[in-house]
Amino acid sequence: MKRVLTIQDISCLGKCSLTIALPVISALGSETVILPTAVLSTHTMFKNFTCKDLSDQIEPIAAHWKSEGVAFDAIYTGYLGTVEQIDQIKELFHNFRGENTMIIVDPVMADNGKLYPAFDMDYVKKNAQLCGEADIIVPNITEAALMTGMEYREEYDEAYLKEMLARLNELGAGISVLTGVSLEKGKTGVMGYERRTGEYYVYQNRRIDAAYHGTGDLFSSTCVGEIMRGKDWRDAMRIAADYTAHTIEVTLGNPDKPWYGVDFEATIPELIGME
Ligand code: PXL
Repeated sequence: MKRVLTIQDISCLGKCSLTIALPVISALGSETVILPTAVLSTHTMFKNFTCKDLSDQIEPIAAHWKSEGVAFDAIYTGYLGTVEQIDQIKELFHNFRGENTMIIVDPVMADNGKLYPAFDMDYVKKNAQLCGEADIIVPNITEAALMTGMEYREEYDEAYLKEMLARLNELGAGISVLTGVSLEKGKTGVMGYERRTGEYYVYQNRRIDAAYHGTGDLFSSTCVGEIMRGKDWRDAMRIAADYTAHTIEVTLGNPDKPWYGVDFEATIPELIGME
């Protein structure tokens, strides 16, 4: 069985980061090892959340694993905490990167043209460095604009996305994928670029007019789980886009009208059979 390490915060209530990665990657058939970077009472879209930074746990936990001879088939990072923590995680990559370890970095820090409350430009620069260590990166357009120094645009064309992918590629990752990309009216999806082949990949799905928290984490976790079960990165992105769109639609149909996260629990059984 493949073993995936995922490093991100645990928001106790809120359905994002580890509370999505753990069930989704497990359901897709990989052992999922977690390294929580912080414990929050809820994600940061709630008011007055508590947050306990766990930076001082990263090194001792990693050292213990090393002494046990643990190895990982993939390391997947999401929402982290501080600039110092990113340095610790870079070190962890170096200590645990084997010949076949795939590193997937989702530089979670911004959306809709804005940085999340906890972050600043130093954090953006550090995330750009972390992306340089990865095999695959999956930023949204806001995160990519911040990391590449490009202007954030709500309206754009393919040339803008190609320029953005070229600049992301310069950060150093093997495959750069932009998420939340809309190339046609009423559609949304991904556009990726693979350094080795010089090829682009575009996938567009129906766009659903609803914004829920944690959908980026659902997308990335699904990609990781699908790649671990043998899918090519393009198929993994396509399935993840389809699964995320379907889960948003199912959530919209919930009469309880959940606002803080999506009903992925209802759709996980379908994910397992998706091709
Ligand atoms: O879904 C991304 C995410 C993860 N973790 C925390 C967050 C967010 C987005 O705001 O606040 C704590």
